[in-house]
Amino acid sequence: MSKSPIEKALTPEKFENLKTKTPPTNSVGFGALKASLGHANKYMKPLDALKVSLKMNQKGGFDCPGCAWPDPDDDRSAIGEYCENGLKAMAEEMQNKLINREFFAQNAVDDLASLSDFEIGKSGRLSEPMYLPKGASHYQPISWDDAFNKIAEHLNALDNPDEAAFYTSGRTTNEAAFLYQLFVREYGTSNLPDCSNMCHEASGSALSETLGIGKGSVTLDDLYKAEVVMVIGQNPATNHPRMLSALEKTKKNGGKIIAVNPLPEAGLIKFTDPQNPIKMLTGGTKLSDVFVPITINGDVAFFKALLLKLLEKEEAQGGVFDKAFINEFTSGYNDFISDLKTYNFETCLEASGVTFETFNEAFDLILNNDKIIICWAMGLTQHENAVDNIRELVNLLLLKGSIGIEGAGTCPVRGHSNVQGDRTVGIWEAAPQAFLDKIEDKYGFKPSVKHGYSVIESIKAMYEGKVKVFFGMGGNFISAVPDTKYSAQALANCNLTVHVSTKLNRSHLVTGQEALIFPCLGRAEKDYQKSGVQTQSVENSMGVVSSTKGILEPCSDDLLSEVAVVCGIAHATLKDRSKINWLAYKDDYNLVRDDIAEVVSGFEDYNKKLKQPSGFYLPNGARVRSFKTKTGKANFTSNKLPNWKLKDGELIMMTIRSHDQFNTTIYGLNDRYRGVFNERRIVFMNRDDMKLRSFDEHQVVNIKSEYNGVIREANQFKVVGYDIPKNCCATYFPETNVLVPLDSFAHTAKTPASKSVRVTITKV
Ligand SMILES: Nc1nc2c(c(=O)[nH]1)N[C@H]1C(S)=C(S)[C@@H](COP(=O)(O)OP(=O)(O)OC[C@H]3O[C@@H](n4cnc5c(=O)[nH]c(N)nc54)[C@H](O)[C@@H]3O)O[C@H]1N2
Ligand SMILES: Nc1nc2c(c(=O)[nH]1)N[C@H]1C(S)=C(S)[C@@H](COP(=O)(O)OP(=O)(O)OC[C@H]3O[C@@H](n4cnc5c(=O)[nH]c(N)nc54)[C@H](O)[C@@H]3O)O[C@H]1N2
Ligand code: SF4
Ligand SMILES: [Mo]
Repeated sequence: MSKSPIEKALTPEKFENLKTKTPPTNSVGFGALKASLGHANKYMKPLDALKVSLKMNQKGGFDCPGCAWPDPDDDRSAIGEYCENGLKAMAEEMQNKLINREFFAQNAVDDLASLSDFEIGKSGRLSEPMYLPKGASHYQPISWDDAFNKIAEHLNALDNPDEAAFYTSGRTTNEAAFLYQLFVREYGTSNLPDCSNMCHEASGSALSETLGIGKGSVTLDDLYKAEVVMVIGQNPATNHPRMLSALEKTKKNGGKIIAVNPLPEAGLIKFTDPQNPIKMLTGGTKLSDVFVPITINGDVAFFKALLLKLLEKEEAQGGVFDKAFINEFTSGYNDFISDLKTYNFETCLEASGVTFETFNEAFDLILNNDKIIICWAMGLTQHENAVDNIRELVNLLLLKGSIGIEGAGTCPVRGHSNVQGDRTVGIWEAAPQAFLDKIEDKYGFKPSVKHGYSVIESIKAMYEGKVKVFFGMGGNFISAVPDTKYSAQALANCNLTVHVSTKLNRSHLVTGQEALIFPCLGRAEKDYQKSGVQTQSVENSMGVVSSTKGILEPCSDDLLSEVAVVCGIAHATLKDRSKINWLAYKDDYNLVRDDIAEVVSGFEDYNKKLKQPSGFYLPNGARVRSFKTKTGKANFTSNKLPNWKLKDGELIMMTIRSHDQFNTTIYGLNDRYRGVFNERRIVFMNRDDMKLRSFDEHQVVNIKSEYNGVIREANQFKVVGYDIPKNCCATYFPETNVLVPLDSFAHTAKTPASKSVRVTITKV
């Protein structure tokens, strides 16, 4: 009997061979270099590994397909401007094994679904378009033209364009993303869910409301010049490794670092720059001056405690708040202060789980400095009150006047290499009217002004039969989204699911009645078109747009670029209905950039500016104290303490990344910096919580979450005793996404609350 969509969506419940060691405090150094080069040489052609390591993140080279951390504007290391995980991302993308029609003929979809995510990823690069007909057990080859026509048929058969949803992951370049959203809008819908909905959406919501721009305000140079950098809810050693080189510079210039995290993450404590041979021998820099082991979701409480103490000092001695800044540039100060006064310091401190002593160390640094930068990632954005987390940190910066001056400001650290750029050029289910008006002016059609579906809304709509065609531009939707079982059924309810991908993943296996796989070029590959090898562009986490151009030969002749895929689909679907000459764009991407220059503000003279070796900065109001909010000022906000309570025996669980994965792509089975080897089905627990339940080390357990009366289960995990606050636990994403309720998401932003899942854990 064939497998159900749910069976195919779940990661197999099999154990590898767990080994644990005491976690190191130091990150990078020899271990990292060895790991990355080993990985690259194992999976890539040897010469390719060398070529990419010399060109990655260099001016005129190609942009690392890993995270969105910026490259230095000026000096770049000649040895290579990349990190261990950047090279792993590259090796994964350019692996020398190919998947073709023989592979799919030999392996039924059901059989592939029995593999672990690690095994699926290691099958190789996709090399030709494939089609899964209704009722078939195996994918079969299809020509590009037939595949385009197949999508066109499905899209044109829908009663309403809103019956299709078009997802984007964050690797898509500006050129491809702009054309993609343009096609979706001309087709007639705003259903553009993206990975950002699950990632920094809460940051975007909170920052737009308070500071008038949904992006961070600082540059790398600010980071070097800060007096205090708070790194909160973020694990840079794994997820943004080169950020540690920047923090090392901050320290060298006399800056202090506060790390706020339930886990004592390795790189936050100590770091050795692999590009610095002397440091590698002498043992690295101690990074954090204060480590604050906060309880999961204790952040609003922690910020409130800081705010209350600052207020107390201001009232006692004055000179703590930047009154001149507050008067001239902000709105809502009095309401904010009256609301703050309704809270009690001790209650807040207790709710944060932080001791008075540690709190005071952090507080002194905040009190005595003004050039403060706050950096954050998923530890703040994936909670029901995620927007409050970020609004509260903005309150702190506003009180101190720590915004729009050198060395101070907001730094949401973005995930995928171009997730920020995708949003800038229009991948947004709730795009501003001004942007839609520009599209109408330029192209002469009226885009739908109705807000489209975000990720969570798309899943519901598919489940309920309101969306019948799902299209994924990159990404691995089924493994990335919450509530795996419900979401699998949602996808299975579709008529057609389509994925543009570099590599095979679980989303190709949990399909609608019919499915298509479109294999595309990766970042490092040359994109040959009529006018020559194309250059594309991306925007990093600090708003710098720069060029990226592949250097390796494509791994197969049958790959198309994402731009060419969009043009092909748009042409086949819209035909004479279109006001746009779709096929012209793919011959010369300069034409796409000319259009972006007209439609998206900040991109004037795009083609010219892109030729500057380090790219160019987009305008950023918050950086210069020009706050484009509804009030015309930076807004203080009042935020409540979260009021959830754990039931007896419950723990709060965060789903996090190991050191050997990029989201749903599993590079390997180790989490070296946390001392875990050869296993991913683990749950990190406080040793007192283990004792209470009579759990041994490596105890085999099942995990249950209960939300609004619905129980979700994930079985077969091993317990690892860890330095994590009591009542908290941690597991890896995506193995436990099945436990994350679809209805538990950030207010306003709808980011799934995958860092605060209430669970019970029992022995098997
Ligand atoms: N190598 C690698 N790089 C990546 C990725 C990857 O998977 N692998 N993913 C990319 C993407 S898309 C993203 S979004 C980023 C993600 O980058 P991160 O946000 O660093 O990734 P997570 O593993 O989700 O880690 C969240 C951190 O927040 C902490 N945390 C969890 N809950 C709380 C909380 O309630 N309060 C506080 N203060 N801390 C908390 C966790 O202990 C952990 O250290 O990385 C990007 N870069
Ligand atoms: N429980 C839990 N769930 C989470 C998170 C969490 O912390 N906890 N984090 C969330 C976050 S922050 C994010 S960003 C999402 C990530 O969600 P996604 O972006 O959907 O997932 P990825 O794993 O990054 O996607 C990997 C796939 O992208 C394809 N790919 C890689 N490079 C390219 C390319 O250049 N072009 C194309 N077309 N395809 C490419 C490959 O086929 C690969 O299999 O997951 C979210 N889900
Ligand atoms: S820090 Fe991020 S962008 Fe830079 S090399 Fe590493 S993975 Fe790539
Ligand atoms: Mo992300």
